[in-house]
Amino acid sequence: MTSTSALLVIDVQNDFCEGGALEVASGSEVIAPINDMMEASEIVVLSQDWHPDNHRSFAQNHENCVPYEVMTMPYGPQVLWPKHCLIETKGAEFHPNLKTGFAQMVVRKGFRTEIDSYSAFFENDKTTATGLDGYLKSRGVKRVTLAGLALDFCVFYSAMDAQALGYEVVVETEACRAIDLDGSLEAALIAMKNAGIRVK
Ligand code: VGL
Ligand code: ZN
Repeated sequence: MTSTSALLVIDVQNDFCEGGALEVASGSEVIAPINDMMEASEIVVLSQDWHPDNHRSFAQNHENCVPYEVMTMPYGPQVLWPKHCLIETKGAEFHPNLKTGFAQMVVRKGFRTEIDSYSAFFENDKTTATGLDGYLKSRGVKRVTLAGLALDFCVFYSAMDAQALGYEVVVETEACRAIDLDGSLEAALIAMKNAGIRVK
């Protein structure tokens, strides 16, 4: 018998697609393959980046800071982003072409003002859990496939946490697009392969 697997669709939201506040180049190209993958998956989970306006990861909330610079936070280095995925805004909504009806669970992350959350499992302090691990374990999931945005940030951190939590992990790169800040894409691909993640 094959083990139970889940598809984790990471942050396919308006702000990460073309014209969004933190646009990922060609971001919406992930939607068609993800819709097909969702239709064929037993368990589908969507993650949704979900920030209050005063979130500490936003460059505008720090004096004399610009987007994409790195700041040291109590939990470590943090890239400062343009404001994105604000709670209850259009930018935070899933892209209208994403077939969200396939999802059985939606996990929101990044809603605590002081901590950013790239991973769908743990916030950037690496200890505050989102609850996704408990959900997957209680459904008997052994294997996770990841797709979505952005490959070198939220998909990457989610995949690394999934691997560390003991899941068998596959990343479908054709159904991902990257931000690629200072070589972050190459670094992410190398780190995932070194960790034993299957990067397809
Ligand atoms: C993401 C930066 C900030 C992502 C979310 O979904 O990859 N990146 N917030
Ligand atoms: Zn974010």
